[in-house]
Formats: sequence, structure tokens, C-alpha cells
Amino acid sequence: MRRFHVALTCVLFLCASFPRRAISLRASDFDTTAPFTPAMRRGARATVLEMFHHGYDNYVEHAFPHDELRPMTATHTDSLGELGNLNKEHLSETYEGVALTLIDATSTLAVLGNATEFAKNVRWLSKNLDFDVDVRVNAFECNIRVLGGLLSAHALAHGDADDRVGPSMGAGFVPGYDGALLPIALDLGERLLRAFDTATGMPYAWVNLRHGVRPGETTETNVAAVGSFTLEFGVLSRLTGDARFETAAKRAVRALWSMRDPGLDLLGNTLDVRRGTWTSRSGGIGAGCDSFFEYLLKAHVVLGDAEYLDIFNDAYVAAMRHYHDDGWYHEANLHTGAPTHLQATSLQAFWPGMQTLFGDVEAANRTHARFASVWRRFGMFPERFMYRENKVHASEKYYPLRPEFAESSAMLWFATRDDRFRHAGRRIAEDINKHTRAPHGHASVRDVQRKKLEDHQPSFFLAETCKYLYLLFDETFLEKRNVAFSTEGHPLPIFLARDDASVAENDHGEAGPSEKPYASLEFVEMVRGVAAEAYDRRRRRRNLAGTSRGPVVPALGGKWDAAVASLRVAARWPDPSAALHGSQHNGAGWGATERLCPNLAVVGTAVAGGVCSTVESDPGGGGRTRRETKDRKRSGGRRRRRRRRTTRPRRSASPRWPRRWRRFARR
Ligand code: DMJ
Repeated sequence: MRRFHVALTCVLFLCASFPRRAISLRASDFDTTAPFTPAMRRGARATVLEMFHHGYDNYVEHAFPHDELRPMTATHTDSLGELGNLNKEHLSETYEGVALTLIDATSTLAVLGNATEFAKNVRWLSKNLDFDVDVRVNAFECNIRVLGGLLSAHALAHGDADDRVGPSMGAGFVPGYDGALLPIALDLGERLLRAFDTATGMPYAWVNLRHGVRPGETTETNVAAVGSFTLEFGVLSRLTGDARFETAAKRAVRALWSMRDPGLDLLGNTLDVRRGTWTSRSGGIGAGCDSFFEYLLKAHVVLGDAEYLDIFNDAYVAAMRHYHDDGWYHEANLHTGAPTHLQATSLQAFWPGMQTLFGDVEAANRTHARFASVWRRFGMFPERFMYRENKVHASEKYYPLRPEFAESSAMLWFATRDDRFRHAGRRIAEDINKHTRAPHGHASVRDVQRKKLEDHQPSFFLAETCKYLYLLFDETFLEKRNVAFSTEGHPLPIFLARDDASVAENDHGEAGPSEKPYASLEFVEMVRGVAAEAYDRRRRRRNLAGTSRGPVVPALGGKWDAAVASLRVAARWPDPSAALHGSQHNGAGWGATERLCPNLAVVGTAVAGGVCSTVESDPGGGGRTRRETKDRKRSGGRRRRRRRRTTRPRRSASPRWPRRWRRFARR
């Protein structure tokens, strides 16, 4: 009997001491090493195509020209004024929609190769859109969905037939297109520009499309809503030759960045645009902050403006140092760096895609694995997941068909050609189909555990989720194009580099491009060091404090964690930026030079056309770096003798950090 008691106690003890697992250990699509066969590719492509059409055709039939589809009741909602408006304040009584979903979905039709439907939409939008409507909109949402959708459709319709669009968009989708969407985009841009009329230059969150900013309008906004105009406004300026938009967006970013903690380079989350003060000091990479980071990097890609890359570098280092928690990311107080919310949010899942674009593939892979472990458990990602407690947040249990995890899977696939990411994409598509399919479209999920649906199909489901999933299985669209995807998934052109001095306003009196950025190999190594140190420090601190929490990161992964850390991954990408130089690489990021190009398949063409100022991939030696161009100007046209870099940046035992980074390296 006594023996039995001892055995029972041991069993109970063992059970109690095993951490709860977020995932089952059974091999799944996320960690399989099986090859992704051509038949699987064709099947997955067909699934995604059908899924897109189930959402799109039903929208056109039951909701168009209203904003969004209610897929359970085959009705519509005019939701532009409701986006981001949780309390449904100041709603318009006369607004009847601007065909939001049609605008958002049109660039996806181009990606799917459906030129006929694309051209039909361009014609309809050109004839019918009118933004002189009495509706108070969230300027950020209206910018990324509506303005971004129109600019992308315009650039895709024209393609390289238009000098302003340039060579990066490849052949146009609408032969003989008359450019009619651009004046409409310009009109919308001017309506949104009124939000920027503040002393700080940071935009109000809300603006009425007809009347401008409402008297007494709230002055509170967030980091992403201030910092996510650079792409759409930059593209609008480059296409129209009207510098006001690019200038306003840059001024806002500078004002926002000036609010960072000077020592830690961290931002908060919400702020007052009139006073330029924080209203929430807890910043992170998810809701309220996400696309600020993304747009710094992509504004550099699209506009060739080195200042954005400079800011991105500092912001990225700070994020890896203070938010990164072994693949997860928490929030932190901007002045102390102390962790605030230890939660993973669905919106954070864009981060690995951005890291891949930048060249930090290894870190991207690890975070992708963390998110995969949660996706696998629910067949979707809850809006908020408390990774320490290993459970869904009590109130934010929903999954509104968000694209971020699919987006990162696609970027990682483009960069690594590792079949795991295609398996992941197929799994995501099948789960979405299984859990969100409604009679007339795809429905948001109210509770990821109970799989309760909500009668709403957000426009980004067609703009982004379906687009990235499709690109995982069919990259025809990317083959002859060099585009950057906006935060709403709209393909935008990569513009010829131009002299910063031609941007009208420079608040700080600085002329010309900023300091030469550094090869990403050095940068990525430095970030890795910084993140590892921060991780160790946190662990030491916690151990010293004698907490009973055990390891910082719960043993979530089991088999998956082992795979992430395995030699297979390490041996494959000993140098993350090298992943971006492989001959197979296509479509995700050129992470090693001062100008990033999202599509390496056309990088040769891009360089030849002066689109991408790198020397590394210039087969004919015709490309010139920005710095070289500057040197050349200084030396009256004579080319200075510079040591030419080889394809892969030199790996030095003791990297020479830029001065402002040495302080990180020393810590
Ligand atoms: C999209 O509108 C954009 O990706 C935005 O940056 C974040 N939220 C949604 C998708 O989740």
C-alpha cells in the first residue's frame, strides 16, 4: 500500500511539474519536413482561389457598392466610418459607402492574374468614386485601405508604360488606361492632408472627408496612425509631382521619433497630437505601433530615402533589446524599458515578414515558430494570447480573418524556399476555410475557442489574407515586378532614388541623405547580440529576484522548438543575410545594402534601370550606390576609387559599429 502511495505521489508530482503545452506533439503541417509537391501546390492554389472568390463574388453580388459584406446574412455594412471607431461615435447618417471592399480587393485581382476583372474595377472606380461625402473616417484606415488601394490599382493599370510609375511595376494590366484613378487619389489625399494641420505636424486620428477636422475633435492618436502615411503619401507625391504629401508624412515621422526616450530609443503607444505628449507609455510592436516600424523600412525601400532606414535601424535595435522575449514580444515602458504587457497579439505576426525583408531571417523564423504553435492549437490566432500563462486573453478572443501570419509565412517562403512555410500556408488556408466559411463569404470569428462567427467580412481579408496565401503557391505576379507591399498588402512601385534635398521641408535643417547605413550582416549580428544580452539580463534579474516562474519562456514548443534550434536551420542560415543572396531567392528582400529591393529575381533589371542603388548585384557594373553618386558629384564627375564589395559583405571578427551603436555593443 505504501508503495502504491509513493508511486501515486510520484505520478502526481510529475504531472504537476510538467508545463502545460500550447501545442500537441503530433507532427503537423507546421513542422513537417516532407517536400511540398507540385500537386500540393496546385491544390493549395485552387483552395485559395476558391476562397477568394467565395468572399469576392458574394461581396459583389450582395454588398457592392457598399463597404463591406455581411457573409451570414448576405447584406452589407457601410463601415468606413466605423473602422477603429470602437464606440461608434459621430457616425454619419447620410453615408452610403465608397465600395471599400472593391477598392481593397482590386490589387489582389492583379496578383491572381485576373486582368479582366481588374480592368472592370478600374473603370468602375474611375467613373463612380466621389469622396465629397459627409463621413468622419479614421485617417490611418482610410489611407491604407482606400488611398493605398487606388494608388496601387493606378500603378498596376499603367505599369511601366508611365514614366512616373517607372520600370518596377512591369507591364500594365490595362492597356490604354487613361490614368483616371490618380486625380481621384489626389482628391482623397488632399482631404486626408487636412488632418496634418497641427502644430506638431502629427495628424489627427479622425477627419471628415467633406468638412475636415471636426471642431473639438479628439487629439489622441497612436504611433502607427502617425507613422503609416509615408508609403501612400510618398507614392502620391512621386506620381503627381506634388511634394506636400511626402513632406507632411515625413514631418510627422520626425515629430513622432523626437518623442522617443532619448536613452532607450523607445516609443509609447498613444499620444496627443497637439501637445506632442504621451498618453500611454507602454509601447510594443503590435496594436497601435505595428506599421510604424514596417513603414520606416518600406519607405526606404520605396522612396530611397535613407533617413527612414536610419530611424528604422535605431527603432529595430530598441525593439529587439527591450521587447523581444525569445521569439515572443512583450510591451515595455518607454522610459524604463520595464516589461508591461506580456502578451502576443495577432497584429504582431507581421514582424517576421518585416524581419525577413530586412534580412534577419533567423529571428523571423523563431517568431514564426512561436506564432505557429498558437495557430496550430486554435486553427487561427486569437487577437491576444498571454504567452506566459499559455492562454487566450479573457476578452480579446476574436480572429477577424487577419493576414499577418500568412504574410510572414509568404515572406519567409520567398526568402528561404523552405517548404515548411508552404505547408504552413496550406494549413492556414485550410483552417480559414474550415472555420470561417459562411453561406455568403467568410466570417470573422468572435471566439477562437468556441469558433463562434460574427457577421462581418473585413475588406483586408481579400486585400491581404488571400493575396499572401495565393503568393505562397503562385508567384507569377512577382516574376517581372519589383514591388513593395503596403501594410494593407497593396503592391507599390519602387521609385528611382532621388536627392533628398528635393523634398521641400527639412525640419532639422539637414540637407541631403543621411549617413550611409550599414551592411545588414553587421547590423543583424549586432541586433542578435543586443537581444541575447537583454534576454540574459532579464533572466538573471528574475533568478536573482527568486521568482518561482522558472525559465523565461515556457516550454511551448516541444518538437517545434527543437526544430527551430536544430542544426538544420542553423546550418542552412549561418548568416541570415546570406539567405537573401541565394540564386533561388525571389520576392522578399534584399537585406544587405543601403537600398533594399523586395524582389531579387528582377534585381538585375532594377539596378540596370537605376531603381535599386546597389553595386552588389549589378552584373554589368552599371549600378552605383547613393554614396558613390554623392562622391561622384563632389569630385566633379570623376569616380573615386572605392574598393568594390563582393556579393556577400565581409565578415569581420570585430565589426566596426557605427558610433551610435557602439554604446549598445559595449553594454
Ligand atoms: C490591416 O488593415 C493592416 O494590415 C493594418 O496595418 C493592420 N490591421 C489590418 C489587418 O489585420
